[in-house]
Amino acid sequence: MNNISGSQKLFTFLVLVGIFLMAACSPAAPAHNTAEGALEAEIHYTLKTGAADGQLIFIGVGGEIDGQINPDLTANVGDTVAITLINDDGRFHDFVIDEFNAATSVFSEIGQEETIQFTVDQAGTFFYYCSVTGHRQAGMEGQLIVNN
Ligand SMILES: [Cu+2]
Repeated sequence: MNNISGSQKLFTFLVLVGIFLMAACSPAAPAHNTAEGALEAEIHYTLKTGAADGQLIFIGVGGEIDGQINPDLTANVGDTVAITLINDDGRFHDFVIDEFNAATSVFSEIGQEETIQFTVDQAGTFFYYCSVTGHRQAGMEGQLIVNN
């Protein structure tokens, strides 16, 4: 009897721990947002660097842009946008949008990544690009479209 009762208590405890962990991991939980400020962004795009047909490119990772070359990124005025850049080709690259003073550092290690976050405070179409000499001309350019 004691063993059964003990097992039941343990089971109940584990269920409660599970519920707690699920609640803690929920995006709606304030504690989570406070702990990981980088995830507060309303919009999060991930791009990796690459090359194709003699061009240098950004490639969308995940979501609607998955696999797209130099994908159109969209946002609404007032949104906080996070961009994660993953180096996937071992060349030096960065990600820059001049109008929003948004820029990663320049890095070259395969698998290395950096996330930046910025708020889009004006509507329009803005270029993102790689600022390493020659790379924008070689193809590393796309558009961020900010709607009202
Ligand atoms: Cu580049």
